[in-house]
Amino acid sequence: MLGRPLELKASLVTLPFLAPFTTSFGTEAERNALILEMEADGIKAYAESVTSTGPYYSYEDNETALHVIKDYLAPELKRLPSPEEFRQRTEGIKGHNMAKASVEMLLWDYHAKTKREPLSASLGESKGYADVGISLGMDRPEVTLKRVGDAITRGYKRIKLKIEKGKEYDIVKNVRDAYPDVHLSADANSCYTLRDKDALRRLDAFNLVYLEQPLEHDDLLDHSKLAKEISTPICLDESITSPERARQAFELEAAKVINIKPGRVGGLVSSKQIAEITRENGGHVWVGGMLETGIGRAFNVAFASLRLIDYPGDTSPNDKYFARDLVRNPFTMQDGTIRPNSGPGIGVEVDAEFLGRSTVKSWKLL
Ligand code: OSB
Ligand code: MG
Repeated sequence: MLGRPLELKASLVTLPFLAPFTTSFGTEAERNALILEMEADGIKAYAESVTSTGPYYSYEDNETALHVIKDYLAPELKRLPSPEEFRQRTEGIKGHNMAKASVEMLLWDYHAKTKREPLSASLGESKGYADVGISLGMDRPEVTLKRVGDAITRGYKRIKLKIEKGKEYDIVKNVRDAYPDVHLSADANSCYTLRDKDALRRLDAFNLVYLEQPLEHDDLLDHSKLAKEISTPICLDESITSPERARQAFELEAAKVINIKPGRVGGLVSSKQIAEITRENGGHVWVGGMLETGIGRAFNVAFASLRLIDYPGDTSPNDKYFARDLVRNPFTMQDGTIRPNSGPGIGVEVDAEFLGRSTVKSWKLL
């Protein structure tokens, strides 16, 4: 076959966090990111898998993603399909949404670059900016209060507190007492069951904008039961893995709000469909994050700038997480908003030298 020369490389990159990030499923001290780099027709496209070292947020991790990308997804790249075609052609591969999303996003970046347009323009109607909230891992009460104070000063539009079983009341009360009016939410990362409904009901006193993923990572039914027991609106993160799951969530009245992470739902085609379904059902939608480097973050910010997205998301600028990022033009926030990059595709200038120095291992996949 003649074919166009196409190269695909995966790199496992380690970037230390400025401070460890603690959720109900564990503490992470560094980001272990799987970065994809494709070169075709003189165009360099990048993407990042949102997997990390272990299967604790969902069942995927960097090893499963690398395997699925190498053995099943990379071959589909050769014809440089559109993201929509890629999605159709890989429908038969069950699950592995994070692996699929990373390759799908390479194609979004590549095709936007061939058209010399910013990704936000390829995706749909952009507001030109994204509203930004912050996600705070668990820490000592006084550390959290200081972080919340700093976040308010910096203009963040919503503050999300990670909670865990047995500590939820004290974590939220600490912040709510000090800041009675701030837009506050709590994220449980699926650590409760329906048996904990009394503890969750006590959070109703704190006027949270929503409670994120209290129950099992793949549950809809019990969330729909919990929704009838508490007044705080439920936001689903882990449970929403596809447009079909979003439709079912609204049919069951399991959630009023959806956190879309393009990585979790198989990419941006699926993300847009989920945002449309959510808004058609009168729900609210925002764009989450997975502690991505500047490469993964650029996709989230472009998507979060769409008119369809009506709540502030977890797209904080990366100086929150890293002393130094993989990109030379990191996002900055102004008055709680971030503008998507205006250069072609994701518009990031990858710091190749620092990427090389931060790479632990790399694989030539095509
Ligand atoms: O549940 O939203 C989550 C980070 C890792 C895993 C899961 C989650 C998170 C975050 C961080 O909340 C959001 C960010 O990237 O800033
Ligand atoms: Mg979450």
